[in-house]
Amino acid sequence: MIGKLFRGLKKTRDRLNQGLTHLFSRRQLDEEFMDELEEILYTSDLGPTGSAVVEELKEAYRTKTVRETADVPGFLRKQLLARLEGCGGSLAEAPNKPRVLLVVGVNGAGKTTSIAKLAHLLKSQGRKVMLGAGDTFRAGAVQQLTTWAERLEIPIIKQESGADPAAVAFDATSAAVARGVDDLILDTAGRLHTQKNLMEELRKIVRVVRKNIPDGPHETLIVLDGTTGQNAIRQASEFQATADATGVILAKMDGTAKGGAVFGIREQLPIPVKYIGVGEGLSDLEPFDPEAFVDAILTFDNLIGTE
Ligand SMILES: Nc1nc2c(ncn2[C@@H]2O[C@H](COP(=O)(O)OP(=O)(O)OP(=O)(O)O)[C@@H](O)[C@H]2O)c(=O)[nH]1
Ligand SMILES: [Mg+2]
Repeated sequence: MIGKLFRGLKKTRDRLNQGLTHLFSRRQLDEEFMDELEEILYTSDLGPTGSAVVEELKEAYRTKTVRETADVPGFLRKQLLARLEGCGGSLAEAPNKPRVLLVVGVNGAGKTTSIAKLAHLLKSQGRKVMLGAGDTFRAGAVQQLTTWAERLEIPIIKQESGADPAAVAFDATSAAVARGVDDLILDTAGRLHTQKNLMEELRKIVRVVRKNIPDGPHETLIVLDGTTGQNAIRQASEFQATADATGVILAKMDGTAKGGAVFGIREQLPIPVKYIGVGEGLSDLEPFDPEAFVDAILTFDNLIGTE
């Protein structure tokens, strides 16, 4: 995951490490150290997670599991990693072919692009992939996915714009069964959790998928825009609950992404981050690797032994 993500997280990393290096170079471990640490973590984009981790540090200091500043980097790393437990780029297995992956999210989050990237990744693992053009709402959406399918040289099931997305889901699941594909990835139109009809439409898509594939969809992946803040995370939480999402694809982690948002997402959503998008190209999707991620935010090596 080093590379594009590491570059994307530069702002977060630089901001944090500047403050931390300064703090570690001149302070003993005491209440003031911890208050200052909290401020640094909070004002970086870790937000409330920063405060929570410092509370845990204070407790560890009281119980003497943490005794000196040199213990702090390791402690922080451990607490941050604990929050990302269960995250990682594995998808639920389907007992029978095809595995159905339903992709949902608000407008413009990065759904269609992420589908193309995920299809590319799965295809490169030797899997037979098919796409379903379930966004029949936005003009141009079917064509956008068709263009990706052509580039990827994989089949796509579609109807004309304006068609019932549940009908597309039915066609696509039927075709996927008939052709023995390994993975069927269904695109959907962007929607807000407050749009009752559109959320009902998602449930209808799921019901129709189950007519052909009773245990599907095997994953409902919610795509979130990594550049949006805490507010968007709260919205995503309600969306996730309504849509029964099982995993997160965090898109746009390459540019102005706020790396710390991952922890906020993890706290607000009871589902794992599975993949991150680091660009607009086909190979710009990476399985989420918690250790590499934490290490890309906090370069602890600088901090140890600088007392
Ligand atoms: N830099 C960057 N851009 C991305 C990434 N993922 C998607 N985009 C861009 O974000 C924009 C929206 O992406 P789409 O995939 O069309 O988003 P969507 O959720 O399908 O949008 P709607 O179908 O309109 O709801 C496009 O310009 C993409 O190229 C990413 O990981 N990094
Ligand atoms: Mg789309």
